[in-house]
Amino acid sequence: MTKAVCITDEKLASLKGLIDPAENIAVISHMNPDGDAVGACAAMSSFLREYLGKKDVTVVLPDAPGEPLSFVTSLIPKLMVGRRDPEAAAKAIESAGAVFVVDLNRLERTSVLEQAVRLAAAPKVLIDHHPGPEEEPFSLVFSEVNVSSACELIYHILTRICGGAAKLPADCATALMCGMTTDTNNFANSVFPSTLRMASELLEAGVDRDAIVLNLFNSYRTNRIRLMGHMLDKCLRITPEGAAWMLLTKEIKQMFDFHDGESEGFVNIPLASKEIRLSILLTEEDDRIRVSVRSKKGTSAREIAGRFFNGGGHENASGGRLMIPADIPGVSAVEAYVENAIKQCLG
Ligand SMILES: [Mn+2]
Repeated sequence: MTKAVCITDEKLASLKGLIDPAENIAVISHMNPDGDAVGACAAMSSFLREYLGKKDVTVVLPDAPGEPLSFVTSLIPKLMVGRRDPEAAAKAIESAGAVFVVDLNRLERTSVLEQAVRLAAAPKVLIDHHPGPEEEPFSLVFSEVNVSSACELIYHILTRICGGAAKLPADCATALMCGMTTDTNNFANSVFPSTLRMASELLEAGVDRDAIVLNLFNSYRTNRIRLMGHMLDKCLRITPEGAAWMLLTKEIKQMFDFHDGESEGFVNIPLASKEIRLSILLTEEDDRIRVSVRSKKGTSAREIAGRFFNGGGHENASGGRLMIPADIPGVSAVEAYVENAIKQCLG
């Protein structure tokens, strides 16, 4: 039994009241979707279709999920990608009878979908685990930071509705386990007592965790292992303050025939060192440098992401970006910028 405070009987009643009359439902998550985002969308889609009965559910994501998430993505029968087909994506959102937004705290995280979500007349529900959610655009908000993942929060909500893990549709149960497993980095961080209860109940309900781990963590292309070796050998910088940072440039991406999603997990590796308390992975893209930050307890990833990288997130797991040329002129300026940010925050 969960004690997540945000799930009250009243809210569950409003949720059901809101879903009942809706025939078409849109489920939306954030740009550069990770396992938790895709898992949350797949789980909601499955539950709304198979448990709550014959809803026409479209999952709409700003960007396509990377290949390494294909196992989770394959659980979504109807997926639209905003960057690929902006008009169809906007139409699916605007014509929906209810809109679910999962795994994000600010609508700007939906990037190319933001305007359509704001304009949609249908009631909107937010289900998220990041601090300080934007509540104003939503009719109903489920927000809880003391859970591992959006998938865990969704698990607690859905099992309250259906009466337990055994009643969840199989794809829904699998997707929830996938999202929780990726957001906890396979039970390495953000694990609460309720997280382990969820895992245990899902296993009892028949979810194949071995298959999930194989598909999520041990099914990469060999290129990715070689790229990881190159990054750790040639690109890892360690500062006197106990921070590590790496820059994945377009040039290196080309050298290793990089595919989206293949650098997943790289940012965590330097934290294996006793002397490292903060790790930053910077990835060069066309008009920006994507930034991912992780820290050990006692050091704030969120602070440096907020102060220097236009971002935010969790205390020990945050993200952000540097726009080119608004924030920095180009990759050659990254070193000085990052080293200064580290000095300001950890010095
Ligand atoms: Mn998440």
